[in-house]
Amino acid sequence: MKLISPLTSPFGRKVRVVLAEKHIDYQLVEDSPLNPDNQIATLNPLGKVPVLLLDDGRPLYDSSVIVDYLDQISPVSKLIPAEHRQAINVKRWEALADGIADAAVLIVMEKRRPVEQQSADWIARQQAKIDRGLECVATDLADRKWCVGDAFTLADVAVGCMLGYLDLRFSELDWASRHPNLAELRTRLDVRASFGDTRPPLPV
Ligand SMILES: N[C@@H](CCC(=O)N[C@@H](CS)C(=O)NCC(=O)O)C(=O)O
Repeated sequence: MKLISPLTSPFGRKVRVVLAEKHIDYQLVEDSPLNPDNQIATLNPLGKVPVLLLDDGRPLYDSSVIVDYLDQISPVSKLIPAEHRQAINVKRWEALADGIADAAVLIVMEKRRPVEQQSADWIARQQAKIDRGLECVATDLADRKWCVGDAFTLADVAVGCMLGYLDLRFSELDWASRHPNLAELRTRLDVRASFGDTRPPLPV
């Protein structure tokens, strides 16, 4: 299978971490909807990445669907609990982390527009989602080791990729001082090969 994603996408990274945790072979095709000649919309009409192209030619999106699929096809390192309530709990964490990453990506995109077209109100609206979201993640994690129960799950993957994206694009945010428990979670995640091997390259 092929994964289409740039190295900097938090959603693409979430999929790459899951592929690594589950030891699934794949080919990474680095592409972005921002590349002028990209063909992503032929696979995903929404024109977004990541897209997972299955060996039979079927495209899968979005990242939440892809990681659910990957967890189902391999019994290695189950990341979504079998029990329904626990699974929904993990997916709620994923939605929260992805929502924060969504707001962060939207700010990055807005700031790439000509300055006179940027909306300060709209940026502030997205920033408020990030701030409230981080507050909620930190409160819900409290002093526990992992987001859900006492095991590493997709919730930790999603939160870790979201925090990694904030580090990449919003270094001035200094979320780690405001939320030391999230900084500790990041430290725990950073030592995993799946996170180390998928760290986004520093912006040039
Ligand atoms: N909910 C989607 C979000 C994907 C997404 O927003 N990807 C960004 C790159 S990080 C993108 O493709 N943006 C292009 C666009 O919105 O046109 C997912 O989880 O896969």
